[in-house]
Amino acid sequence: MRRALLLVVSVVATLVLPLLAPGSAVTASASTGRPADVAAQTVTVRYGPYTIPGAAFGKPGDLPTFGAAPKPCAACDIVGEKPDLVYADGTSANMDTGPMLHHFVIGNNSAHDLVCPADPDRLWASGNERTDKELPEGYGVPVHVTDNWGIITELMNYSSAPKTVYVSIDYRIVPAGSTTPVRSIWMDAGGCLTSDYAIPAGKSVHSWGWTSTVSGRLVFANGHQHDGGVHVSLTDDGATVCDSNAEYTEMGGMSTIMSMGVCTGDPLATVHAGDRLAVNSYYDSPTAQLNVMGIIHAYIAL
Ligand SMILES: [Cu+2]
Repeated sequence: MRRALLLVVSVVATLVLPLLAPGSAVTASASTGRPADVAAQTVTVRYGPYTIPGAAFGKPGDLPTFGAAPKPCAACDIVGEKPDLVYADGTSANMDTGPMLHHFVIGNNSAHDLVCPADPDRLWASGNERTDKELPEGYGVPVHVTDNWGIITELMNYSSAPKTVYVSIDYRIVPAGSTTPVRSIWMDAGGCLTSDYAIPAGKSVHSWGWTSTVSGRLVFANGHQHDGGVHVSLTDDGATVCDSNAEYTEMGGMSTIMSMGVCTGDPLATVHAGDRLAVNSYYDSPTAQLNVMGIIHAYIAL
């Protein structure tokens, strides 16, 4: 079962969820060394625990959840973000032992998405590719004291035994106001109502466009697709801004996406209000699939 990303995000936006998942923990640890004049501190936030049911009747276990999401700070600028799915002892949980991070999305319920204003501002997201995001030096995602974050997850499990895991995110943070702020540009082949769309067997391309309401410097972009995906691109008035390739590996006896390409630049592209941005999602799937995704998640300095 693959629920529409956006619908679930909207649920987070409209429900008041005082519950923090038990065990959610914020841990500050070692410094990394950027930007040059301000050392970034790594803060690890664990979301969970989540117990995913075991696979049964030939189908993987599936656990969709949503809830409130602790932030790595009350107020700071986030310059990098690295997600993982881990066991209680901190070791990585992946399909070779059962669990798959089908996706998570963290949104700020206190702000509206630029592209789809009915949604919360979608700040962080990943599938099992677990993309490590590092913004170009001097840029950051601002976190405000009043921001209220929520998380949706969908976790799967190919093992017959239930598995208890956490979504663990390393945030690299610097003091509030020390970077040029960026905002999310979420370009989704599914559009604004859902992230899922259907593909036939064989090669296919699915595009969706948005006329930009903002002008600014686009500095980072990464892709998200499901297995069968080949690449997903972002274009601005027809010119390619980022083309994110899906790289595969064998895990748990399956060929599965292990990474999606990342594009960074200062800037990658200069976007003007009125430009036609488009996301173009290319698949070559052995079978028809009802629910795939093609997303470019980018950040822009306005
Ligand atoms: Cu997905």
